[in-house]
Formats: sequence, C-alpha cells, structure tokens
Amino acid sequence: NSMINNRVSIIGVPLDLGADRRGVDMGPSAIRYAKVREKLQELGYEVDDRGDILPTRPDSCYVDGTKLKYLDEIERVNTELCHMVAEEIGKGCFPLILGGDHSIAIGTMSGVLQHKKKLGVLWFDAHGDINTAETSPTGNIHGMPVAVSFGIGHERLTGVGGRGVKLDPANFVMIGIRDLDPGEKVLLKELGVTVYTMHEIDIMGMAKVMEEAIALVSDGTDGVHVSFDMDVMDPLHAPGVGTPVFGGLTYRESHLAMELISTANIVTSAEFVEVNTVLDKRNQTARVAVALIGSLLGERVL
Ligand code: B3U
Ligand code: MN
Ligand code: MN
Repeated sequence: NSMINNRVSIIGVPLDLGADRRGVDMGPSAIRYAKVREKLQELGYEVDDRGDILPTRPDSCYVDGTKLKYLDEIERVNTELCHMVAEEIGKGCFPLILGGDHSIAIGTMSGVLQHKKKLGVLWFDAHGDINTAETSPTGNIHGMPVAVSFGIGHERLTGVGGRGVKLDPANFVMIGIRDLDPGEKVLLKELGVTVYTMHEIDIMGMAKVMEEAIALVSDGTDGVHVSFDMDVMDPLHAPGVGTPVFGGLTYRESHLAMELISTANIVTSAEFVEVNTVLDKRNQTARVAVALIGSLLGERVL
C-alpha cells in the first residue's frame, strides 16, 4: 500500500469533555487492550505508540460567556494534538489517532492540513457533527468539528492550527448519517457537502457508495483522512458508544468500506473515536475498532 508509509504512529486522546459524558475517556486504553499495536505489527508496520495527550478536568464548564462546554481545555488539547499530528507526518509516519470524543477531529484535521493543503475527508458517523454555538442543542463540542474544519464556529476552535488553511466541502463526504439537527441540515445543503445517509446505503449498497465517495475525496486532493465515529455502526455491533442510534452500519458493511478505501490506496491518516467503555459489552466496540483498523490498513482474509 504505497500511500501508507510502513511506519504508523499511534496517538491516544482520552478526552470526554466534548461529549460531556464520562466513558469515552477510556477509549484509547480499551483500543490498546484490544491489541491495536499487535494487529498493526502483524500487518508488517513499524509502530510507534506516542502515548496519550492528557486532558485535565476543569471544574468550570463554561468560559467566555459562550454556551460551548469546556472550550478552554478542548482548545488546549486540540492544539497539542494538531502539533503532534503535524510532527508525525513530518517524520514520514502515518498518524492513527484513538479517541476520545469526536471533538479531537479538530486537532487531527488541522494537524494534517499543515502538510496536506487539499485534504479529502471520509467522515463515518450517525451524526453530522456540523453544529455551531447557534444551532447546537447541547453545547457539546463533539457535535461541531465538521463546521470548525470549514472555518465555521467559535474563533478559539477555528483558530487551532492557524486560520489560513481549511477543508473544502467539495472533498468532504459523510457516510452512515441518520441523526441531524435542523441547523445542521441547512448548513450541509448550503455548503454542498456530499452526504450518504443510511437511506442511500440501503438503496445503493455500500460498494457503490464507497466507489462514489472515494472518487469525490480523491479528486484533486493531496491526501485523504478517515474519521470513524464508532456510533456510525448499529448498536448491535458497536454497543459501547455515548449516543447510540438504531439502524446503523453492520459489521460487514463497515469492513467492506474499510477494505475498499484500503484497496483504493488513498488514505494518509485516520482516527477512531467515541468508544465508550462504560457502556460497552466486554470491550466489543474496541475490538471491532481494531478489526476495522486492520482492514483499513491492508488486512485481508486471503
Ligand atoms: N447533534 C447532537 C448530538 C450528537 C452529535 N454527536 C454526537 N451526538 N455524538 C449534538 O449535540 O450536537
Ligand atoms: Mn461524531
Ligand atoms: Mn456520532
């Protein structure tokens, strides 16, 4: 797989403030317990586990008179993550980020953007994560990283990694969506983001969806990031997530998607987020995440 360097750097981000709910802070540990390093080594990668970026737990939730929760600490952690991701890519390593809640995509994507100015993104999620302070029903920042990556949102978040380079909605594709807030629907249409909801997946099948999605994110881009929120999967297959939504991807559809991305040879960074160990069953969701990471990075049955 030529797009993927044979060196993978693992970065854990045990942040749960963006979800305002305990449990996802143990995601990186759970995924390590499920032997992510061993899986990657089996596949022939040289793995450097850079450890965790450690958040602190502030006792005040609100700052600056905004309705965004834990803005200070989320900005700080994402700024550190941004630098670390940029550093690993600079060394020629493939960054694999383990969450943590999905607000960490702010740091991951701004870090990748330091090197790949025309980045394509495949966003797997039950949710759109494209809220702003105005549209968010919760004030939870894990529902906002997509907006932030387009330069829309609180300046302390859009400022992570510098104001200059942002993502182009034309190269941003969402897959598996089935729960959008009213303001998110408006913004998605306004920006022209391509969204494959569960409806399209049911009608077209995952193979066709991925064929189109891969074409869109590779067209004129210099890299592709895969952001995988475990809640894109059906709760039957991934019960350990903070906000489960019925009617999601099966185990097989998820694997097929990862295998097709791997075969297309386009991926340059990835993150797996929202594993909630408190709600999980015998670490099932973390084990599924590791299996998907394997498929994304080249594992095949035969
Ligand atoms: N859209 C809602 C709920 C939500 C978003 N992401 C997750 N849940 N995991 C919000 O809070 O923005
Ligand atoms: Mn998400
Ligand atoms: Mn989600």
